[in-house]
Amino acid sequence: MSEQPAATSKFLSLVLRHRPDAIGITLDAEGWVSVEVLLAACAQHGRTISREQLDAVVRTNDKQRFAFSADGSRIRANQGHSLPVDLGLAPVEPPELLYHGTVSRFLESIRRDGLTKGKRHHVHLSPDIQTATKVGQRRGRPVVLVIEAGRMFREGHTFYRSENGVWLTDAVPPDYLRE
Ligand code: HQG
Repeated sequence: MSEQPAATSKFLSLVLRHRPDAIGITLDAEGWVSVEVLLAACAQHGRTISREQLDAVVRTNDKQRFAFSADGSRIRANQGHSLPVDLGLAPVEPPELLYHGTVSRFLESIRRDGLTKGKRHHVHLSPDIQTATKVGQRRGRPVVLVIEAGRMFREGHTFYRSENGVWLTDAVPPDYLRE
């Protein structure tokens, strides 16, 4: 049976962000791997994906999770890695407000410690309430927190924006959070 795009996206997220070793590949320092090497390794591990299917997933992915290199020979995940990967993102000034979707069971800890990055490289923030709501919904009834990103920036915090529009920062101290 051929791969469904959503299943392919999920599998690629696993190998390009967290577990390249699961199919015996390695990512370079910037997170890239050769498309040829990737597809051969996928096939060897029972996940045959054609170049056309891969192109379609990269092009139509709902969150633009993946990108090809300029010459199309390599691929990487745009964000969300747990492996040490340098995406080469340049610091940028954020909008005045950003949003974070979470669930109520984390609130006590978030009020105390602020937003922390956990296993990821950064805390992930959304540009709008709708996106943050979807992020929170992955875990239950969503709670959207408002982050005073402009004030954080003026007070020395660094922000990045991934290729697919996710805002990233190291940590959000409780003082910048509004519920
Ligand atoms: C919570 C998906 C307790 C935080 C999404 C979140 C996003 C705390 C969870 C992207 C905490 C971490 C990232 C603290 C934060 N105490 N809980 N101090 N600080 N948390 O998955 O932001 O589909 O690592 O609220 O759409 O949920 O992968 O981060 O609930 O864009 O492309 O700890 O992942 O995108 O969870 O999601 P995650 P996230 P992809």
